[in-house]
Amino acid sequence: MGDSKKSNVTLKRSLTDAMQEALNAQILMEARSSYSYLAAASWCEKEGYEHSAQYLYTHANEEREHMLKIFRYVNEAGGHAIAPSITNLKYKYDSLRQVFEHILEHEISVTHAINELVDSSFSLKDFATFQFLQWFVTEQREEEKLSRRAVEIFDIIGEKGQGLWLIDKEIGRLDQLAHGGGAK
Ligand code: OFO
Repeated sequence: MGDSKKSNVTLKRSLTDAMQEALNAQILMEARSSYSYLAAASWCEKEGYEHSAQYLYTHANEEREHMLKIFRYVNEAGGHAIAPSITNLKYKYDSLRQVFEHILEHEISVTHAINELVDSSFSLKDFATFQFLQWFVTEQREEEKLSRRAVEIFDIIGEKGQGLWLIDKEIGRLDQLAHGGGAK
């Protein structure tokens, strides 16, 4: 029709609508993780827990990378990744311990969601996605371990006296310990 504009091209793809929908739901969940960590980091920083805040800022970035990993995968597979919109974040906490209990619960729910995704990819015989998701299976095991360790620190040290000061310091060293670094 004399229109020089390039027409849209719809490429055929093996990614099913069901799988795309499930991956987009996971994109939303990873974005929620990132913003939950960010909100918690801000609360910690405001309350003077600087090491915990640093730990949480680092994890906010990691979660964003998880989101982007899936985001790019969906588009590279010929699908349409949906940029998530996050509402209903928790901005205030009663205590430092509550921050890390909340994170542990959240990480456990992410592990369940990843397991469901893996299950769906297998049932749909989408083995490319199944293989792609293996990285997340391993990552969640680590994240859950780290979050559990953070909560345990409260029980081991105790929150009385200088306890909270020490707990904050220990939480700041968690990533280092998780990656095999020695104590300072
Ligand atoms: Fe994305 O790994 Fe935690 O939530």
